Amino acid sequence: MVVPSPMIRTKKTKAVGIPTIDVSMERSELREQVVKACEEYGFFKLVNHGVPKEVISRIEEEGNEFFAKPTLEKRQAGPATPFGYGSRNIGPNGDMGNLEYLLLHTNPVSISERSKTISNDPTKFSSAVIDYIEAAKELVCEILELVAEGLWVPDKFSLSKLIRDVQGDSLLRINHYPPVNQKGGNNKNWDPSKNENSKNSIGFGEHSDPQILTILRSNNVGGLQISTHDGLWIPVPPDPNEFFVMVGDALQVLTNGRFKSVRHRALTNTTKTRMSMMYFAAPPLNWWIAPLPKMVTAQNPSEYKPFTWAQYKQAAYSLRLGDSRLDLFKVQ
Ligand code: GA4
Repeated sequence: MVVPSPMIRTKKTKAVGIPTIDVSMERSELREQVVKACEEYGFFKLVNHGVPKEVISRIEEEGNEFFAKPTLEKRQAGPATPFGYGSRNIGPNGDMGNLEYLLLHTNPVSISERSKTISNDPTKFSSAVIDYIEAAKELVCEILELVAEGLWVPDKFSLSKLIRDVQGDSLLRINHYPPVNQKGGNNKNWDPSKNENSKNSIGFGEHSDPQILTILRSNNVGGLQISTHDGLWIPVPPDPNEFFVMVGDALQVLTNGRFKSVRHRALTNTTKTRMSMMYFAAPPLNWWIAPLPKMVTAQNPSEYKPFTWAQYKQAAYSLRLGDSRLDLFKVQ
């Protein structure tokens, strides 16, 4: 059953509720609700997910510990090109945000190696991160199996196998948004001279995620907004105990446009620090992404030219954060 969250009235006075899906419900109902939420919003909240509280609190603690370090120490884990600590710069093409972050590849060897520059107790850091990634990966695979079943795809593992592969290119990102005063002044660790424009309230600009699926959770500070298909921005009330699921560009292609990747952004808070973590589920670099055969019919021909995940990433990194990179792969 979809439990509607409190109704939010947007500017155009349209009432919209973010779908909330309870994983413990009966499977046939569950897969229908997952497909419906992916079609209507490309976004939903997942409750009763079964991830142990301790798996969440350990990574939360590691994040808090890292971002509390002096800037010079944090910089030893950077720059985030492609992985490590980053501050303000997002991607290689001049996008900026009011945040700092850790961007990590989910390969356990790479996490162990990188944790040496991130934490004074690298073993503790990497075990917290690896356990969290395992839990997020299981959730993604479960959701993708429900999606495949809900879309009547003959092989229910055809989507989850893209993520289970050991060569997978999934990423983990921990974003840290210090409070930003709209006038430009802010907390003592932040450089006020760089905050004198009206874009202060944007923590992370509008975009869709290039991957298949994203699992997000945050502390109890709001800021995330999603865009509905008709372009209305809806604030997502934070819930530190639950997860949020986002459809990425690659799943839009795999479903031949039946699901649309959700555009989202994060606004800063004037008094509180927000910390969010995202697991971006992606296949190995050399794997092909194309609409599933079941999603292509004579009436509904393929909307996208096939591409490898590496080709898609290359396109994403050559464009700006907010660009619609899928347009490059549209048929005709
Ligand atoms: C958006 C989703 C993930 O955070 C990310 C981002 C990546 C980056 O920060 O390096 C990108 C952005 C994201 C999409 C377009 C490119 C790449 C910044 C950018 C301008 C890690 C990802 O995979 O794509």
